[in-house]
Amino acid sequence: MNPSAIETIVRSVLAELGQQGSGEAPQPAPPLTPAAAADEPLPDLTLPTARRQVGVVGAQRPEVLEDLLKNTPARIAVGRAGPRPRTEASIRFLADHSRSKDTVLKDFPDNWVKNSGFLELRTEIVEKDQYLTRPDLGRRLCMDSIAKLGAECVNQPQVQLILSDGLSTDAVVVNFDEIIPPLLKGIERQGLKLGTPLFVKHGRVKVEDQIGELLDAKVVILLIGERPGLGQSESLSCYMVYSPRVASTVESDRICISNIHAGGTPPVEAAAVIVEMVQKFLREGRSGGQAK
Ligand code: B12
Repeated sequence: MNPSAIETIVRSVLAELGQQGSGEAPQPAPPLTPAAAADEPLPDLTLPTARRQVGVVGAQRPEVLEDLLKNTPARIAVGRAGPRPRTEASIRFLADHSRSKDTVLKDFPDNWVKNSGFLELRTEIVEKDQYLTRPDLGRRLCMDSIAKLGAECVNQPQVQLILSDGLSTDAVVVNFDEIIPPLLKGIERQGLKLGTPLFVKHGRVKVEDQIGELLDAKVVILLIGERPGLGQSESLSCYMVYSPRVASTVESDRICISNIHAGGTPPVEAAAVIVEMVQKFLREGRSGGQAK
């Protein structure tokens, strides 16, 4: 192709991008983060500081974009190179994605569960890959744990608290100290009979129905790690149900309080709401769509 044809194409592309076609080679956009010297570690693009950088080159009012970025963790104002995201934005996307995948696959730090003071139970899952491919097995306790439940746990509690890793171990570890003490305190203040606090490894939401039925519990509270997103991987959900039964397929009897983490529903606030819901379920003798 001759040089004038190439220049015509460059000019038309630049015009399409709203830039001046000066004939000179387009200037590369500045990097989002300062170039690291060879001996400096590369910046961690999963940190909030990286997320808050404006990637739009030549924005008319960059302060508006900065303001927007302060108010949302959403992936906005990343800029573009032609029709594509810029390299840093693409790499940040990949980094966030990897972190989410790591969170799903991660196990608890050594002795974490033991030190939590919760009684550890297991589902029929034996390892993580199986957990991801067989949700049905994560909804049932293994035989050993069923026996443990019968032998070691408070029977007929008014409130049964269960914690489970689910899809994010980090969600459980990071939020534990903020949510568990106020939750236990709140239940105690109401003078309610609390069951043995349980931890279910490799659990799915519906495992709370089996535990609730076996213990003949009134209200069951399950705090479980949510599926991580690209911006948030430390979020807990609370699934609560009144007098659950394994045979029930009515999911609407359950309620869900999601997005529990420091940047969402603060764990302490969530604890207060959960205690309120417990009282409501007990008062009305039902939960979810059935409750008024
Ligand atoms: C994945 C997901 C789904 C999947 C679940 C399938 C699966 N096996 O994973 C599908 C697409 C089916 C789904 C459907 C719905 N979902 Co949904 N879902 C999610 C999501 C993204 C992650 C949930 C998770 O990580 N669970 C933990 C794992 C370990 O649980 P699990 O046992 O594998 O899966 C169970 C739960 O995910 C549960 N579940 C999923 N959504 C909901 C919603 C409610 C109200 C209940 C009670 C249970 C429930 O059902 C699964 C099977 O038992 C959350 C967002 C979030 N940030 O939490 C929204 C979220 C929980 N879902 C929501 C809603 C509204 C629904 C629907 C009611 C949408 C609709 N109008 O149909 C339905 C109801 C489904 C039901 N079970 O009754 C809302 C709940 C809002 C609230 N506070 O009540 C959330 C928080 C999304 C949001 N921000 O709006 N969901």
